[in-house]
Amino acid sequence: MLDLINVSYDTQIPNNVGLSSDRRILKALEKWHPGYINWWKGSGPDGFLEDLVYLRTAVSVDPKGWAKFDYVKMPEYRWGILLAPQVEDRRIPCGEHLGEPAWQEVPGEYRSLMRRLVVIQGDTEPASVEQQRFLGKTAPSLYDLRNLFQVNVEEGRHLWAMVYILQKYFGKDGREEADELLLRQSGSAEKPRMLGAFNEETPDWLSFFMFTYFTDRDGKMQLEALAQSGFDPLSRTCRFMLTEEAHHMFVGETGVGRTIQRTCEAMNAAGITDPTDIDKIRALGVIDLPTIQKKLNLHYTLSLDLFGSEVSTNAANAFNSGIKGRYQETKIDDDHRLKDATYPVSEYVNGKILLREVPALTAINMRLRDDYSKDALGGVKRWNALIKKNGVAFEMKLPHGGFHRQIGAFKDAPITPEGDVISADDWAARRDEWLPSTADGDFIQSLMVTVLEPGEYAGWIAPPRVGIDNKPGDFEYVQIHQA
Ligand code: BYC
Ligand code: FE
Ligand code: FE
Repeated sequence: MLDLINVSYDTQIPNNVGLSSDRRILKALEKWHPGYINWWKGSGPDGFLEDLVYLRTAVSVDPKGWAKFDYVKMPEYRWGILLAPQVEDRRIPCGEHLGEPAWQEVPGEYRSLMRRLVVIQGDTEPASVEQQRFLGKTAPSLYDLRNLFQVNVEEGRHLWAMVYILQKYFGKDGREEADELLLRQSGSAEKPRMLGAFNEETPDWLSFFMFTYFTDRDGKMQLEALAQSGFDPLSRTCRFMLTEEAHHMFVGETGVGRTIQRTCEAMNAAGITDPTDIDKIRALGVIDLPTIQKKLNLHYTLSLDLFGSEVSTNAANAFNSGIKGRYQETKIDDDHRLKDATYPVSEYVNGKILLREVPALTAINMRLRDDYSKDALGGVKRWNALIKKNGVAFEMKLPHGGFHRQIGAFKDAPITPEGDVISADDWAARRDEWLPSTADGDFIQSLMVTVLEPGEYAGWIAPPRVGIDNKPGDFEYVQIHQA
């Protein structure tokens, strides 16, 4: 009998989908594998291919205890196909097919819409690995290096997850799309990744932490929406991806928190009470809080762009056809069809920010984005509690949703982080007050030194409170290969 909880290692590709008796798909995946490894070596972490990294690997899809930890060379990591267990008699949770049995195959009429969403999701996964390619060179510790690589291999696995869906359920088109996913490149002029934020640079570790806090959290929300899909295999694969996603956001939240902690400690030790006394604080070799706020502003707003337009017929169609749901769809108390419901959406009209009630069906993106902002606020509050505990008078804030936008109703609108409308010239003149300037970037870059001694940390970041897998402080998370 097929074991749907424990992962089978009887084929090259670990899985809980019975690949060994699904020869056609096994063959397609095995054919795709060398291209993937080639991509990993050429576009994944630069260097470190021979080093032993203490990584977790899924051995089960049981929500409790699904992973084991061990040393592995990254190119030999066993990327697998893992679906959350099938829910018996699962029904389509929303839209015009509400209550009908969930689909085990793609309905013909929704094929292209569904394929598009799977391709977009798949495209972001390798893109983030590409964006983070060079960070290993400036890791502040072995602990952080290991976390970077853990995130990278799991994003690689998320690509496998989408490639499996494409190859198994979308025939020839799906196989072609799977190949294309290895051809587009983050930041490429000819063949860029599909979504804006995934063509931006992740130039330093503070960016990496902000990215994993804010952009991986968009990943969480989009996966939550797809986990509600009436197409059951997609739902199941997204549900398992979500269990991995939690660690990525943990890396981001604690990374930013440790950066803040170190800055506050250094300020206190030097007797600096004014958090805006930037030159003096930077002279201590730590990142001043206003600059951390600028990085937050950048990554939060880039991530808001990933939700698409506030009002979207694409999103309405996806919801109505049962291809994706709202965040926690099954827990919402309404008709799940949004027949007469409305939803408030902000707009930018003639230099004014207005709130307008629109049909809720068309505001699916906006609603998910609002849920995202609420979710993102949690960590910001915890960072502020940390600052307060250190006795420093400063507060991090999420900027207004109209600030620095490139997609949707507020595209290019001259709005401040506080939500004030100003002239385009004033906005341009004040940009560097709100977003990292070249000089800010250069300063942060100057702090990015590699620290590879077990238990030691670069001067700009505090050590973590607990180790990964409860390992002691001086644990050698990456064993650097001596040539
Ligand atoms: N950049 O109706 P609209 C993750 C396009 S992150 C460029 O407003 P829709 C991860 C759009 O394609 C999660 N183009 O948007 C995180 C459309 O083009 P067409 C990734 C954009 O379709 C960290 C047009 O504008 N997963 O997993 O309702 C590390 C009008 O579109 C952008 C998903 O996003 C943009 N930002 O919503 C690793 C889930 N935004 O059709 C991984 C799947 C919009 O006119 N994606 N456009 O040619 C979706 O559900 C939707 O496609 C979107 C956009 C939410 C992205
Ligand atoms: Fe992912
Ligand atoms: Fe992630």
